[in-house]
Amino acid sequence: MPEAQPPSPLRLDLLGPVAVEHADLRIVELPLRSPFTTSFGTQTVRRALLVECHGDGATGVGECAAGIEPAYSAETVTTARDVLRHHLLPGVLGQPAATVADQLQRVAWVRGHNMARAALEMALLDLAGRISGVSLGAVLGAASDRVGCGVSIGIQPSLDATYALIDGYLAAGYRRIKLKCRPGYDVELARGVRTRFPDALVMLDANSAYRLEDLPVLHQLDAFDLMMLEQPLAHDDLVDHAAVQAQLRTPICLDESVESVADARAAIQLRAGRIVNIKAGRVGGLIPAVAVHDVCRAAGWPVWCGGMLETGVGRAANVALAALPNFTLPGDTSASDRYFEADILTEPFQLQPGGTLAVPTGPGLGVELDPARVAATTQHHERVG
Ligand code: SMG
Ligand code: MG
Repeated sequence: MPEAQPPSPLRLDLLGPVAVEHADLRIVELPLRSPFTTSFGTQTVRRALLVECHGDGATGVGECAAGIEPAYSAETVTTARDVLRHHLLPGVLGQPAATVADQLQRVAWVRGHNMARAALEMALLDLAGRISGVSLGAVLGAASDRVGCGVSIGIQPSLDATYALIDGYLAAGYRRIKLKCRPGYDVELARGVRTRFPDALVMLDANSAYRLEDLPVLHQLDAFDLMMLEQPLAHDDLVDHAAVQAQLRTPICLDESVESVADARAAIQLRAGRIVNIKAGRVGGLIPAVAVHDVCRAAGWPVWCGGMLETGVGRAANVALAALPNFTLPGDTSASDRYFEADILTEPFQLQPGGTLAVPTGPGLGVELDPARVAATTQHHERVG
């Protein structure tokens, strides 16, 4: 007999009806404190699309995870803006619904565009939460009031520069170090870090930079007691990941390859890894993210919350999600000052002793935009509806 599985923690029933009278699409741009280099490129700014939904005298805001270039994902800030403007927002504007789920059902016919859809969902959940006086954490089923944080370190000009950053982040309290890697910047990196930081929780993220032919390199990486190896192979692959996982001691963590609950189920069935990095944007929203969490939990796969260099808006949602019971590993939920000199919130996320962030408890996302910071960083703004 299979063991009885715990019920999903999701509590959408805590939210009342929601109506969106009009919306704003806004693009803000925040310079990163330092360039962020991955196997697919370098980013120097976070350009973020914000969706603001207004109704019942309140405003809900959502942040789209998409970046400037279609490199991590097919979606970009501009594709998401177009899909929101022409397809998603017209499906909900001026059409009150009994629940957020009903509201989202109206645009369920839109295929793909997960990050655009997730931004709308976040705005609706924030709006409904503010109107009902319920925090997003409570709605998603948060099981703790703080979450353990890791930090993601981009590819650096030298190994010494990487070691210096690790030193600083460990001293600040971060619990886990993730290092971006790519072919040629991998084995010496892992060896050097292991030698200098023998007790640290260290993992690598390749962002799909390897192929099956690179198996000998992955075997070499297997010797360094890495906590996990994230997305070594193609963004749309599960079969080759399964072949590699069968040969490695190090757990593979899937990121790009899991865009839906169906993908998570397939990954589990194929044994394409042992861990999933959950990003709500990648899987089409926080509600689907909880569903992925539930599927992984039932299979005994731990999960953790990924990051897309979010401003405080997306970070608030990430932190609420990361408080769910099967988020047992520290996530890429770093403090605002890891990314920006100044965030767009009245109160930025600050790392607490022990390397944690506090889960917001106020209604909705539980954070407030700083109007002056929003004005200073806005590059584009349009009213819809
Ligand atoms: O938000 O701290 C963050 C960044 C975490 O490494 C991170 N994200 O593949 O997991 C990943 C990358 C994707 C973002 S690349 C801009
Ligand atoms: Mg990743």
